[in-house]
Amino acid sequence: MDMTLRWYGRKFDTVTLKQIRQIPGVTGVISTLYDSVPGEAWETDKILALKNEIEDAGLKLLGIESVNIHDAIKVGSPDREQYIDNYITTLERLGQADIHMVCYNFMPVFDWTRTELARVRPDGSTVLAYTQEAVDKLNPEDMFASIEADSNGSILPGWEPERMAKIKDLFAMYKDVDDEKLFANLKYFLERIMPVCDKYDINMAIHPDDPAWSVFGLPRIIINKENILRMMKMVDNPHNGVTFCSGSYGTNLENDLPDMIRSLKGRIHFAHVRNLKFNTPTDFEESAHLSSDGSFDMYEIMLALYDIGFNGPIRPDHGRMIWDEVAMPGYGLYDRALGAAYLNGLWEAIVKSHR
Ligand SMILES: [Mn+2]
Repeated sequence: MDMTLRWYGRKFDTVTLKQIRQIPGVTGVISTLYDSVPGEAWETDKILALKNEIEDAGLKLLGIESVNIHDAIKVGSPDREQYIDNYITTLERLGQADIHMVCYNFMPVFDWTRTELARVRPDGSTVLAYTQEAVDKLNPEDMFASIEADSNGSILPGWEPERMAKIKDLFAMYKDVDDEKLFANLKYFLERIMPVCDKYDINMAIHPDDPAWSVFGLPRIIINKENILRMMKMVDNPHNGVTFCSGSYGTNLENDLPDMIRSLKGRIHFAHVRNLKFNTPTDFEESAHLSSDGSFDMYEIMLALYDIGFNGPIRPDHGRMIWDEVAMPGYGLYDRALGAAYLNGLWEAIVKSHR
């Protein structure tokens, strides 16, 4: 297991590689070419510049989060071929740069969805939060405006202004896409990319939909054990794997997280581990990582990862905003550093108790 932090690159992140390097037990980062556009082939020069910068700081680039999927691939329109070819080129170049894990998601229109980016908790920290009742009252355009107003001036992944400018067109594109069609388009995409993944030993790690149910009537498929096992089976190749994100699967309280982890043995290539605190079944907030602060048993989650022999990169996920830090919501330094230290502590105790 390699403890990492997500890093958006020097131009976009308030956290520096030097700071990440000083978190005990963190040996790598997960990064991306944050100014790339979904559908384009990444340039080798840019990949190597990113990798070198990270290595010069004494860290490893242990994977990419994310190489985003163009909407043509998700809806299965005829021009998808060109975008899949570009995706394959990107994977080839990543493989040649000795990068072997790629996180991606297959969510229509919206990436992750929250209704508040700075809900104040009793201790004065602020956190991302979600209330279904608020979503039910909003139309998608207003959702974007409220996210933008709340984002401390940063551009949030999946909520880029260029993308949101064409939100009506995006909804129109997905009008005939239901769950079955989305599954079929995902299968088509995976079958096309598996040969290059096999050649360069690249583990594809699909991120779950967040929250793990349909939002604004759009189909969402990567939401529970049944669907994810269906996906593993439909393209039965070890390089077709998952990002196990406890905070995303955990949005649905019917998901038994340790059980899901055990059922995915050999197919979890990346782990996001964080806690949520549920106030009602449809209202949750992103608490501190500790079990005692939220609704999940973090020890059981880490134990399940240990039991299946998980040895990929792992990262704390969204952190609270604490100690007056100003950063991209969820991606400050302090609370994620506390999260990494806590997860490392759990892991050490699990490893030693199994000797
Ligand atoms: Mn996640």
